Amino acid sequence: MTAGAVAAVDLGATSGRVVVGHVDQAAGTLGLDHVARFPNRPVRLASGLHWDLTGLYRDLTRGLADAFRREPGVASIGVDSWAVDYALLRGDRVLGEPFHYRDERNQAAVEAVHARVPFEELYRRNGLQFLPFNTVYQLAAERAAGCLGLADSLLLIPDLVGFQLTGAKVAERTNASTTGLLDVETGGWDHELVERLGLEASVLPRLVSPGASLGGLRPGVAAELGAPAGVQVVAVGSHDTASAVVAVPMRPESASYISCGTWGLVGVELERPVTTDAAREANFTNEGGVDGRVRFLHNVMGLWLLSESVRWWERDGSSIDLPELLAQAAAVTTAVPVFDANDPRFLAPGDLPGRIAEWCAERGVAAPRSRAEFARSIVESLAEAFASAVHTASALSGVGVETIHIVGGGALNALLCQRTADRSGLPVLAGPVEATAIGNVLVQARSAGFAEGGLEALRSLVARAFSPMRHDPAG
Ligand code: LRH
Repeated sequence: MTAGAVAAVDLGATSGRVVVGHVDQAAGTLGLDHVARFPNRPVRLASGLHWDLTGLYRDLTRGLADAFRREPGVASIGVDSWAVDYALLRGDRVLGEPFHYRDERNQAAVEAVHARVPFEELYRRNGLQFLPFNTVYQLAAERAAGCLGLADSLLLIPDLVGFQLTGAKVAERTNASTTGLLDVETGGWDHELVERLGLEASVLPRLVSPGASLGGLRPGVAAELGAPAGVQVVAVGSHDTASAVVAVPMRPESASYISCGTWGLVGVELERPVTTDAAREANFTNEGGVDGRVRFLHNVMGLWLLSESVRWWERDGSSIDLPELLAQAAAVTTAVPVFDANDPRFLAPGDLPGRIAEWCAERGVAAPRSRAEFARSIVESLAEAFASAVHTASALSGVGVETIHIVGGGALNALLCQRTADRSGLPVLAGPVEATAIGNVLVQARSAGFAEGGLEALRSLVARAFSPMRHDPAG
């Protein structure tokens, strides 16, 4: 087994990054070189809230050019991003900037979809928890707006980047599983469902699994990036959460994971989906994992609650130091309210502290009085939602959870990790922070022949390279 390098593009809801990963499985080493980081700033247009995907593409290609300058031996590129969002294309032309999943256009569409296919049946077919922004609802909104008929293909965000790099149009399976249009049992497009919803099956590209090559770079792109001949674009677990779960150094038979960034994705890894009535009622999802595994999890609102509150407080031009705010939150000794972090009112951008206060007022509970108390209340509410989702995942799946792994940016939030341990009564192992980029790197490395074996072999590389921070439950 030779050692080698690959480039991972990881697009998150607030920022994107390009990372070069160096993998030497024989030596048991895995190193990350952070090449570029750029903000992801959504833009509100007359039509609604959109992603600035053109800007993101410019920034990520600049990052890739830096990657090739620093490490000319990079063998391949893999792209992951947040789920569910897509672009419509006609030929090579993208029909407008993709909608942001937090845009408010979906409510009427949810009703239209459920009128054609009741949610109980939808869940049996696709195994997905109800989230108003699942692609299936967004497409119904698109259809109602008369835009779907213009398109001859639909590409999810990482697949769109892959298309710009290579010219190949595919749908990577882990991310396609978040559309609501995949059959949870067979893993293929559910053509009957697509037809019943009045959508065009012909816009859905060929499905590919993580590890498949999309091909080489378009000649113009290779020149722009300064990439040597032979560089491939490889499908990874292109749903960021799928890549993150690859890099959780866990034993799936006794562990739960929380991939904690903008969202907190809380669940277990299974071999088979669970689509029971109880799973549906608990709003648990069965998303596709790498190597055919199932990510049985629940979406909790995540660090969005904190970042959007901070953004609200900073709207007067002031600047808040997050570590300082969290230190003040840790020092709060008065009781703070624990609110329902999953309440849909917290989904849209805007005045989150105001909505938290409103939630409290509706229940006659005293609202937080200072920013530090708000931050503490958010942390406590997230920790409670995390703990509860871990126990529900365990009960629904039969996995006897003994350890919780927190990966992603949330692993740096010691207060959140500790309070999750306290509230769940289980030890929390925090890290790696860059799990998504690591999972992206590992799947590419295996495809390039720099690593071999199943997820367990890849995870043992992670375990050797990154030591977790342990948080034991109090008392
Ligand atoms: C996290 C994530 C999550 C999805 C949401 C849209 O970044 O991909 O898994 O539910 O974004």
